[in-house]
Amino acid sequence: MIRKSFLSLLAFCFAGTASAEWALNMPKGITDLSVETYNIHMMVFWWCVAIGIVVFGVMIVSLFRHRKSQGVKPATFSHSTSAEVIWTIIPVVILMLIAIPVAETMIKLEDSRDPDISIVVTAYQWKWHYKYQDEGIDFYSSLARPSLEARRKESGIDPNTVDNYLRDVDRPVVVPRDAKVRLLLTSNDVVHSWYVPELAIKKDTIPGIVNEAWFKAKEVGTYRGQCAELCGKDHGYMPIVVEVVEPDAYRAWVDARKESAPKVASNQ
Ligand SMILES: [Cu+2]
Repeated sequence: MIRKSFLSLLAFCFAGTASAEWALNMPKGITDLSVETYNIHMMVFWWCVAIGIVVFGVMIVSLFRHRKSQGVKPATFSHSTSAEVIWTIIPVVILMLIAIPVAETMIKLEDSRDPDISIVVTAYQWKWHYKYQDEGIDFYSSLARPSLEARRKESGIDPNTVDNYLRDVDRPVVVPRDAKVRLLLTSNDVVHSWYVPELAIKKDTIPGIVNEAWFKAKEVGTYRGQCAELCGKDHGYMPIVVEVVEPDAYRAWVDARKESAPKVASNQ
């Protein structure tokens, strides 16, 4: 019985590999830079594991081997220049090995020049506003109605029955595959944060400041995110949905949105 429950606990712990909802690690994502970011994250993780094993290994062996009951006499020195040189040089070398690839990737992350599409993202308590700068399209993106209804107190709706509960919106951001999309992020009220793990973007939106981010999605699909900066009582109810579509489908979406937009908006 105990063995069975232990096995099911183990199965639960490793369920992360089977179900994205329970994944413990960051996703690899769907852009070149998200994969690079993931690889750097894993490289630093393995450095940490190696350092942990070496440091704790030396400590445990020393404690065990040189314990008092073995009759070991403590050394009496208080300084060792060679030890200090070694424990300075090794961390410096490790930090350099980490810093070089990180700096290369960070420079690429900051280079939002020559975008194919620019979208101004404005955060509100508690929804997002998207404005496609060259297309004259703009819209609010709010929590989808099924989630909205289920989240109400005593709604009587079981959230488990709602698809993508709290992770779905009425109007997603639509972008074409393989296009460089620049985001200009700001806020209308308090600090929020636009966070989509699959794009490896988590950028604060701050009133009075415009932050930049960019991505080039390689795979068609629906990618979900959330506001990642505690912004008030409905912070958990302002999800983000990015739909990456084929370029033709994107053009069709743009045309359809322009037709359905009110005249005032299309004159902008
Ligand atoms: Cu927010």
